[in-house]
Amino acid sequence: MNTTPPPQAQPVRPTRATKRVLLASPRGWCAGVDRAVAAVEKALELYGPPIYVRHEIVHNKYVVQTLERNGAIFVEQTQEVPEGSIVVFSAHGVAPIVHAQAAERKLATIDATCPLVTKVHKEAIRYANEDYDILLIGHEGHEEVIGTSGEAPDHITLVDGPADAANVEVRDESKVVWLSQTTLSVDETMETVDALKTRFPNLLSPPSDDICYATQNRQIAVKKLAEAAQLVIVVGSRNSSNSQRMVEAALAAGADTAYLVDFADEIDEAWLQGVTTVGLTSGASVPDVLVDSVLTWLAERGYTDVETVKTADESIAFSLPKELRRNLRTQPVDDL
Ligand code: 2E4
Ligand code: SF4
Repeated sequence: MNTTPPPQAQPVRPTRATKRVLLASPRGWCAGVDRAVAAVEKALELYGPPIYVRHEIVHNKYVVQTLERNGAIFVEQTQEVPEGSIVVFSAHGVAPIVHAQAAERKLATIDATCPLVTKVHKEAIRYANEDYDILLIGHEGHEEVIGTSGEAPDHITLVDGPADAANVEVRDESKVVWLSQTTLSVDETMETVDALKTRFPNLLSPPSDDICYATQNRQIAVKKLAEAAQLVIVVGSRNSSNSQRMVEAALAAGADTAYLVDFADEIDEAWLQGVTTVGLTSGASVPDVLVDSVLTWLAERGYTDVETVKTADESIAFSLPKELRRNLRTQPVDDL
């Protein structure tokens, strides 16, 4: 007698939870953000409120709201800062004119520009001094692009994506270099560079990557999640360029859906319909406490199996802005 059960009668092997979360690593908070937020916190601790911050220190609602509660006042223009106050410049960097305006108002400044943004500023200054036309790939109106362009406005032309390459005009096709915003899509930037190279075969590339390590690592990680997840949730704010790019990268890498949320309560239950694997990550300006609350929200809906997907190690750290190593109340700015 044949005792082998028919295939359909095979017992279903007990599996791990059918609903799972793939958690990206690295994700969230990068070295430049850590430094910038710590600079505002340190200034509040040393000098007490109010501490003015020009532009959102980083593009994250939760970070801004938390610092505001602790006595930071966010403004968009240097002219909004009362004379003689302390002002922190955001991680995205500022144009030289902003430093001049601050000096005119006798402000004590703390420059929290990420050192990797400063590196791009220095490249812009160097190529402008060598009389290159600089094609700055970036998003029009973004704070970082405004700051970098301000270093050499007469030499810099903004190129906002591959389609824009067709419109670029230069003075001398043999002396052109491209630079970029630090938080762009790596893939789209390469498309833009290719489009520019068809027009300017002698186009020079930056001496090292302008798109920073954190942006690149987070895009690689979210693409990995997207290979297995039907839904990808990126925690980050709408005005965060790097966070937005992660949503695009997830969709391009095959996720059925990908959404950007600031907080867990913005997740729509309908997004989970038929989803067994959720990919979860966060932008470079996002503290992990926000990811934790999304994990809790998902666990409450049966997504209790959390697996970390690691694609890189990160150990980079930056020291605090130099201005915080002296007393801004008693030592003038030029004393360093
Ligand atoms: C400065 C440079 O540039 P983005 O909009 O992504 O900034 P965000 O504040 O979200 O991230 C931190 C940061 C700051 C990134 N690059
Ligand atoms: Fe600096 Fe990169 Fe972080 Fe921007 S994303 S603050 S450039 S480390």
